[in-house]
Amino acid sequence: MSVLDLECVKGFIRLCEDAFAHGWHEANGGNLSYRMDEEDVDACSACFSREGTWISLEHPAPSLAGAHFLITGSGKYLRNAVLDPAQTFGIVEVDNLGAAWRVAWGLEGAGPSSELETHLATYETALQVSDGANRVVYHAHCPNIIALSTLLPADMNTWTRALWKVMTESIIVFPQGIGVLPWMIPGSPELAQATCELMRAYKVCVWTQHGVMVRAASFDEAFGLVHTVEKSCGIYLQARAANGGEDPQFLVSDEQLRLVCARYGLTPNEDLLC
Ligand code: 2HA
Ligand code: ZN
Repeated sequence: MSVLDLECVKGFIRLCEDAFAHGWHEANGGNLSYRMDEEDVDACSACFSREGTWISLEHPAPSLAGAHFLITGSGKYLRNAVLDPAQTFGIVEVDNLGAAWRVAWGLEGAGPSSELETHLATYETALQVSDGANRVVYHAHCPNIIALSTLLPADMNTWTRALWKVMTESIIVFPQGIGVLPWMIPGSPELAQATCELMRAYKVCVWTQHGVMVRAASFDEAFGLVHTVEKSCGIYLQARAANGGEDPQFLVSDEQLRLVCARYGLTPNEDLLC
C-alpha cells in the first residue's frame, strides 16, 4: 500500500488543509505529528527507505523505541501538504533504543520540524501519564489566542476561567483547563521542557505571543481542541471590545459550569472553580 493511501495520512493532510483555511498557518508557522500504529507501518513499510542516516536525539526517548511518526518538515508550509506531500511531510523512524531517528519516507529536501524533539518528548510525557492513546501532537499560530495573550497575564487560572465562562461548552472540551507559558524562544530546549511539564496535566498549552500546542488521541480531537480554544478566545475578545475594553458582565457562573459537568459526567479541574 502506498503511504498516501493510509487513512492516517489522509487525516494528517485534512488537518493541514482545514487549519490553513482557518488562518492558523502563515508561511511555515506551526507543525504536526502523528504516532503511527503497527498496522499502518506494516501496510506501507515496503515503501520505506532503509538508507537514511541515523541522527542522535538530544533527549533520548526510550518509550518510543521502534515507533514511526508522520511529521511536517522543517521550514515547510502546511498549506502545501495536499499539493506536495512528500516534500511537506514524511515518516520518521525511531531506533530500537529510542536514541536516534532517521527518515523512512518523504521529507524530501528538508528534515523534520525543528520541534521534532518537543513532539517526541510530549508523546513520552503522554505515555508516562498513562495517556498512551495520544497519537497527535499539533502546534498552531491562532490569531485570537495570540491576541488574547497580549491582554491576559500568562496564568492558567485567568485563561481557563475566561474561556470556560464565555462559551457554555468550552468546559466540555477542556475540563482539565489549559496550561499557559510565558514568552519563550521558539524551538528552544527550555520551551520544549516547560511544554512537556505542562502537558503532564493538560492537553492544551498556550505559548504566549506565539500560539498553542495540543496533544490528542486523534486528528479530530486535536483540531477540535485548538478550534474550541481559538473560538472561545475570539468570543472573549469581541465581547470585551464591545464592552469598551472591560470584562463582560453576563458570563456562565461557576454553579452553571458544575451543572454542565454533572450532566455530561465530566470531572472538571476543581482548582479552577470557585
Ligand atoms: O514550525 O511554528 O514554533 C515553525 C514553528 C515553530
Ligand atoms: Zn510556532
